[in-house]
Amino acid sequence: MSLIANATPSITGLSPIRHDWTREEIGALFDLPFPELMFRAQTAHRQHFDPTEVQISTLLSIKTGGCPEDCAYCPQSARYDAGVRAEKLMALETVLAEARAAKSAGASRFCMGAAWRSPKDRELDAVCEMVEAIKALRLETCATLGMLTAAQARRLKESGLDYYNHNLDTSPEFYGQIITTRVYQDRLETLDHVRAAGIHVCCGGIVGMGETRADRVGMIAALAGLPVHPESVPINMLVRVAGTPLGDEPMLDPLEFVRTVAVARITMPRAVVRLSAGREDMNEETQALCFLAGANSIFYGPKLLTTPNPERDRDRVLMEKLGLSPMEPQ
Ligand code: SAM
Ligand code: DTB
Ligand code: SF4
Repeated sequence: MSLIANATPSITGLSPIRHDWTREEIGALFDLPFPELMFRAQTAHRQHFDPTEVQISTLLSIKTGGCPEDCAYCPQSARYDAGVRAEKLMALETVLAEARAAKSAGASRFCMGAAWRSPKDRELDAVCEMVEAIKALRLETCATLGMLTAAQARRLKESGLDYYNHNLDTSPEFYGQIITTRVYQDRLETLDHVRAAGIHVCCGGIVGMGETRADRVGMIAALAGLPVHPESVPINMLVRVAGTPLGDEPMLDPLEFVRTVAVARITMPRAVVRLSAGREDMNEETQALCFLAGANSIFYGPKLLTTPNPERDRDRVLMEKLGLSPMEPQ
């Protein structure tokens, strides 16, 4: 697979994997007439994936609320009153019970989120124990715990962690309007540590935070410009939570969300692109367009970290209507 994917396009017929996308080129993709954009996205999608398969992940918040960071979108920041009660790190057995339930409901990956700026080593040990136990259930594992040192990333790799989620969130220019307690460079460094440790990278962002089209272009340029593309790219539609600074943000035009998914697919053709947060507020038609635009992963189960996600039955019906089936672990 990797031999073929890395070969030149003249031999394989595949488009080359590029890391030098300019903002002008990415802007031009966003500007394409919708049918052209969708055609380009579907062409890229079919070169690397079966378009009828969707990767299924389930999320669990293992440490909720009370976070010292000031991310303006986040209901878990201690600075905002979004009605989220701060809790301690969950016990291993509780997490395992949730992982078993996720597996029997059909998930192939179990993703654990913690409302930390960065984990303390003692906290990391507890998460590593969870990773080992979840791997033993034959589930893929993912964690999102905030910033990591190089040594912490290696420790997670030793425990068997498959993916680490750490988002760039938005463009470098808009970032300072959303988060002030850590900088873009901090995020890039954590991503370097994760990559160097040999863990698959899950890295994407959020749209609908009041950013401009140019910021969405800048976000995709930053993701597609990483030295190695993330294996997984979550595109989140902002979940507008009352009490956060972005609680009253107007909703982004869903077609602009679809365009963002399509441009992520074209620029990072080998990545699994996740139609991530925000599905609860999307109708079936918008979600179907996201799959046509190259999205091939979802979070499955009635809760994201603290906010609602579609009920499993609703997703089963949608998958059936669209003729989509779960992707086997790679
Ligand atoms: N605390 C860690 C961190 O921020 O790196 C890990 C958990 S944090 C909740 C993971 C990601 O969830 C954030 O980077 C952000 O992209 C996404 N997220 C948080 N709140 C969101 C919201 N209201 N809408 C959409 N995405 C959100
Ligand atoms: C990601 O990009 N989106 C997920 C996951 N990575 C951790 C989180 C979405 C959170 C939505 C708000 C909430 O439920 O608290
Ligand atoms: Fe904390 Fe993560 Fe929420 Fe930011 S996104 S406030 S770091 S939990």
